[in-house]
Amino acid sequence: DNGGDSASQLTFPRRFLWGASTASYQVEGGATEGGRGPSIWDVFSGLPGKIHGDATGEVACDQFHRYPEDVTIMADLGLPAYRFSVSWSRVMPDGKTVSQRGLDHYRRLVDELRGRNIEPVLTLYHWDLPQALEDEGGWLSRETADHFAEYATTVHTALSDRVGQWTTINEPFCAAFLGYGSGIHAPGHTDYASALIAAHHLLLAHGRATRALRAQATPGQEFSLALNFSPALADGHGPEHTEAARKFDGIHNRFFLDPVLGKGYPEDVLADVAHIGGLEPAIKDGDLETIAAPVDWLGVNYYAPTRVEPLDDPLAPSNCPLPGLRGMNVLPPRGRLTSFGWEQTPASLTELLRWLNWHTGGLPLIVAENGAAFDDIVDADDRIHDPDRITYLAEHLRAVHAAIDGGADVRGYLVWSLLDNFEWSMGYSKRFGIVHVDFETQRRRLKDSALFYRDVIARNAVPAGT
Ligand code: GBH
Repeated sequence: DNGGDSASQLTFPRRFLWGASTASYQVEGGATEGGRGPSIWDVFSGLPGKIHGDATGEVACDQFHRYPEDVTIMADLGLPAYRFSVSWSRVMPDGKTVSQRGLDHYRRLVDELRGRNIEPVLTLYHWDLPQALEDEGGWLSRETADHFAEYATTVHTALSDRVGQWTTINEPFCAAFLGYGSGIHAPGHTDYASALIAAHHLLLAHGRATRALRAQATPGQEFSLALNFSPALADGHGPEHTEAARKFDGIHNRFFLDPVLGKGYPEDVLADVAHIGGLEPAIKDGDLETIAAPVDWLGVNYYAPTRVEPLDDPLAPSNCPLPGLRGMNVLPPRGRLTSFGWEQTPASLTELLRWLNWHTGGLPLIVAENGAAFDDIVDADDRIHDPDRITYLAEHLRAVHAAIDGGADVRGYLVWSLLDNFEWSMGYSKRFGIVHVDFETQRRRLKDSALFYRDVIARNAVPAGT
């Protein structure tokens, strides 16, 4: 497969899917236009003190209006695929009633992409729940999973002739644990029992939607979900270190993955969270079968590993705000850091992909998000240099290549992100784009990393490391 490898470059498999990712609330803007209703992120970001600089996604990158320009940029970079998400409250302003104008927006976007030979990879939910559904209980209500399946089939019916790649939910971990547990994301609840219930309902929504979409799919369409993984690195050897890593890996990674694979919730994690309560009563007969709906590929979102250490008292409270964690702490990141303070450890991506290949029994994988926030260096000619991002991307692409060499069936890589955008609680203060956005003028400029990525795609290869 990697027959084109040489001393100077590492070649990816034929038909490897290269692309870039964004999400509706982070790039669209047009928050009150086209009949869109409010989402939980409009409400949450309007609360004082929740977002860096009290920023909101009301305008963001204005992609709602500027999508033709953005698709031209993608075409200029030679991107074969664009992963974006649909705003539920644009398509259903109250979460239930269809807005034809909302659907029309995505039909135009998809047509623009297809006109440039760019494959749309459509995510149905990247955290922006219609506020009207939050008012009825949000992800704490089982009915939200039913409404999600309705929404999913509505979007699928409208775009089925134009979109082949469908992802139900992006990172249920974040929607549940950051939205309902630590409270740093919308809707901002802080209760671990609620976080576990929300997680279950998000997974249930994925399963219901996947089954409903498969029932009306056309041949060749593929269905998936995207999970965020952070491998646990223990700060030493010995059983107590292994145990600290097991706990973190359990609640962060396996709790979401195993039910999707049909393995049910991991027994060790159920034991870790048992003292919280809430989860077991939320799991009804048949739920685990529903959640186990087969996926065609798994979206793997990876940024950094997490360092952990054991505490002497196995029941001592953890500094890590995830449900059920006790007797362990998360340690500061090590080595080279991004401007977000996340560490750059590409070896953990190789290890993750190889572990996933083994644990899933060879399920096709697509790296659906990987990237880094760095501050721009602007020169006198107004060009933007981001050498650190080029290094991060090159190292992580080599890490993906190594996993493929090791037997993992990795089918694609989608960089986070196409554009600098609304970075959730960090507002506009963290820039992940390979394309720079001036949020005053909405001017787009290619960073050096965009040119680097263009060359990677054109060669289907990454320069070998030194
Ligand atoms: C992705 O989530 C999102 O899908 C995307 O929308 C977002 O823009 C992108 O990441 C960049 O942030 O400091 O120990 O609390 C990434 C998942 C979950 C990774 C929370 C970092 C916090 C680590 N993120 N995690 S910690």
